[in-house]
Amino acid sequence: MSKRTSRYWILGAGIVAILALAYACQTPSQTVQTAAGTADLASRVYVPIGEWDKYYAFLSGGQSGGVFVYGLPSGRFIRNIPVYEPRAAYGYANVPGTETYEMLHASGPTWGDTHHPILSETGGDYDGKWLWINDKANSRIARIDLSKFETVAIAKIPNLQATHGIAVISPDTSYIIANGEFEVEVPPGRVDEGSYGAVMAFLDPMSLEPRFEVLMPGNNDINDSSKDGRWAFTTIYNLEGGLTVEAMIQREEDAIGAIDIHAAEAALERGEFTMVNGVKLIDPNRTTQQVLYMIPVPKNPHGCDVTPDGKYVMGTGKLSPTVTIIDISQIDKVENTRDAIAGQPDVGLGPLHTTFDGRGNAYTSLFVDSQLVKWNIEKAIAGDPTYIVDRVDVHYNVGHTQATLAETMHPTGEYLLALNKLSKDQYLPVGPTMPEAQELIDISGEKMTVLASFPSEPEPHDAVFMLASDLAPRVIQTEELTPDAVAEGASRIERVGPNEVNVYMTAIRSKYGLNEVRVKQGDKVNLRITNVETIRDMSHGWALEDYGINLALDPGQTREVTFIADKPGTHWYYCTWFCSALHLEMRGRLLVEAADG
Ligand code: RUQ
Ligand code: CUA
Ligand code: CA
Repeated sequence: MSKRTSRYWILGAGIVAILALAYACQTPSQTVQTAAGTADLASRVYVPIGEWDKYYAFLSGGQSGGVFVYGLPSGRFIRNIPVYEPRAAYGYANVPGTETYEMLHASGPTWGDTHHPILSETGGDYDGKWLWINDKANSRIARIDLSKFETVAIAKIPNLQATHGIAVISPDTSYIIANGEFEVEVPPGRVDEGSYGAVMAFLDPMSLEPRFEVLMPGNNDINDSSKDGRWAFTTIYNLEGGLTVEAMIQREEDAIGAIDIHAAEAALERGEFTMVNGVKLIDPNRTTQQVLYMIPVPKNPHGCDVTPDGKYVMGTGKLSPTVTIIDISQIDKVENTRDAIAGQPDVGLGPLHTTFDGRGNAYTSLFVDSQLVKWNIEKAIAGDPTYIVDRVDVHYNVGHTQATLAETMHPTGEYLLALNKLSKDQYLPVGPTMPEAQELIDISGEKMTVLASFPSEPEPHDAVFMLASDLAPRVIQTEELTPDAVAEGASRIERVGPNEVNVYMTAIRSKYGLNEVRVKQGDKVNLRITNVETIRDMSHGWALEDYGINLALDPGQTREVTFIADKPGTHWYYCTWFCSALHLEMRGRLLVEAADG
């Protein structure tokens, strides 16, 4: 949610206040800041120079269109992974004729709105291979290769608008599911019946093509999967089918939709689908075996989270102060899906997301209360009034919250990140719009301890974490030379036509294989350049004055660009990564002879 929706929250808060009459507010735990206490907190997030953080944190970049990588517990910013917004610094040049340009432009515009990073799993745990991230604004999904932190595939998903929730189907990443949050006419023509629908897409994790889609009532918001590959879940907040805010909050209950993946696959085999825009679309009302189960959840639920043991899926209430705990094993057993609800504890105002420590506790973010609440799952189910364990204040209006490795079957229960929607007075003012605020909370003890905060660019929605010990060894140090690499000593210029030139060039400290490249005005120039360095972090760049080209080259990497030499005269090319004491001297000239001689 963006800040622009905050007026809806005032409305929502009013409804919550009414719904919450019976809700007994608990006193937040008091944080007394003393100098000694502050020093203790600081030491718990301090990582000495030269040492690594224990965790990688992948934060979605929101409307910045990429992924931010931070280290935890230090909160040190490590890098940006450009996804829908190109960044020349990482070789993601927005220049026609480059591979990255073709990948991005084939799918849509050069900006995006990323919300939910998800990680590939094998056996229910992260395998460190891939990260996927949605683009809500342009209905896309992208895959990032974690061996080099680079975007390698982007696809537009047919038949839906606003790809919002995405999730890996556990335990072995059999599908990536992607939700349509905004209702559209699916199949085409439903608009005339006055009713819009949404679909959940089941994508091939590698090609990102839909293997099938399921037509959903209402809309889809956030999703998750069971731990046995059988169920895909989504929260639905607009069962009303409303087209205005007022219309979307009419009912006291919306739902969690549970798709039985095995039943859907069987329906496909029986041919119970229609082709819509080249995708097999299952209408759950027309299958011989039940594919979709709807479990009632009050009111405009948002978060959809499965416990690490795979027993429960939780719908987090948003306009209801509750979390609805659904017993996954009962969904297809009970006559009335309401009977699959195991518990519905009150947790506080504006609950949005729930995460877990693997020790039987849940942590729910409270947007309206600006708090994180820790509660015991089995106590809440048993009706034990002492299920609330602790509360802490966060600054301010927390949206997502995620505990370390909480999406896997083996959470570490060590830290939790509160992704706050507003930072207000927390950092040096930088204009009317303030940085986003993340707060790191130690959850290893009975009580939570808010350790520190760190800002980011707009606007992380969600985060996932990996243990550095699991991922760092998988990250490559240099690129492997591809067969088309330009070898040391093989730099050359080849005229291949009256108006076309191939240029082959190497880069190594501190020179290019060619000091000058002479072409004629109007020539089409196909440049292939290889960084022939063989040690890590020895990157070079190739930026060309006046031509808007900047190629960044990892050690071992080859990139290509094609451009028309339409501007006569001298144009220097130079290295953009500071690579040696003679970095500034690492440059050469493109000499373009004027067409008129
Ligand atoms: S949303 S604040 Cu895009 Cu994940 Cu919940
Ligand atoms: Cu190469 Cu600077
Ligand atoms: Ca609703």
